[in-house]
Amino acid sequence: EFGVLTIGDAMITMNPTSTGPLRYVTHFERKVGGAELNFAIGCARLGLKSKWISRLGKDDFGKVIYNFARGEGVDVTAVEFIEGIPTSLNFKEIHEGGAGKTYYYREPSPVTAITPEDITDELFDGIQAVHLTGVYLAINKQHLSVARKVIEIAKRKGILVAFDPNIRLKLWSIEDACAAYEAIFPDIDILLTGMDELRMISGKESLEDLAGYSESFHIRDLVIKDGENGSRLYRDGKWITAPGFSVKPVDTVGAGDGFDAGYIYGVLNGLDATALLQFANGVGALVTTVSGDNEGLPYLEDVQDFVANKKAVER
Ligand code: KDG
Repeated sequence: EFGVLTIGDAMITMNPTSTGPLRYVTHFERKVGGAELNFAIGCARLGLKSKWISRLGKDDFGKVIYNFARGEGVDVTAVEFIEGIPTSLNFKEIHEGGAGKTYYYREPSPVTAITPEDITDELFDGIQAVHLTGVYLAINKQHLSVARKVIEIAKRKGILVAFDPNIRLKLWSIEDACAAYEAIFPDIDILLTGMDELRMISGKESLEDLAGYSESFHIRDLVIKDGENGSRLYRDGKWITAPGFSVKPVDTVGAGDGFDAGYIYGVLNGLDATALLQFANGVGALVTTVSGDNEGLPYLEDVQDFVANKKAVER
């Protein structure tokens, strides 16, 4: 059984029960979100051992998130409740077609209480891959030093390091984001990114230039997610592509996190490049078909059947 480790903020996510501008939405469903927790849940559903390092407010919302994560099979032994900072909140706006926007109430976030000293070697026992995202880095400048500690231990132990920039320009500027990303890119094995996002970060346009950009950091797998258009992988000097699946999206928020979980699952289980992209595309597509960030994350047999077009998901 392979193990993955991630770190980040989670939040109570108020999911609108109707589409359209937030100011006209009067009803919400109380759900749970957070990019890294979505990833951790995705990994757990696929059968990986999945550990999430976090801090929650010592309040009822913190308990909701903790119990939810634990119920999904996520290892919450590195999650603590802290005094004085409330659990983060997020209101979502969903547009016709499933595209979403987020409005945060997370300043400060409980995860700012995590220091590099909290990142100990023992957390990495039984772990084969760590996954970091730019959301965690964006929340507070000090988080770069925590991320560096995670990466340093992972490298020392020969653990794969994956990173998703997950740009959130509501949380920081593009200049600050790029400076933080480029500080860690040289240590990243797998970069999971959106096409527009990578263009924004690198200032490059063509596939050739994007590949060159990632090669300059010695990134092993450059994985570009392009929503319904599918995804592509640059590895060993070659591009491999896989088309997207055609689904009826109702809520696309969290699809990228699901894709990342699928990709890491596939890498750990030795899928070849094409199967890997198809599998990750399948996970991402299924996430969009259900309302909420993580409710649509598939179990292993669901995504296998979906990718093989067995329709079992509709039974
Ligand atoms: O990737 C999904 C996230 O956007 C959502 O869960 C909220 O973590 C979140 C964030 O900071 O955007």
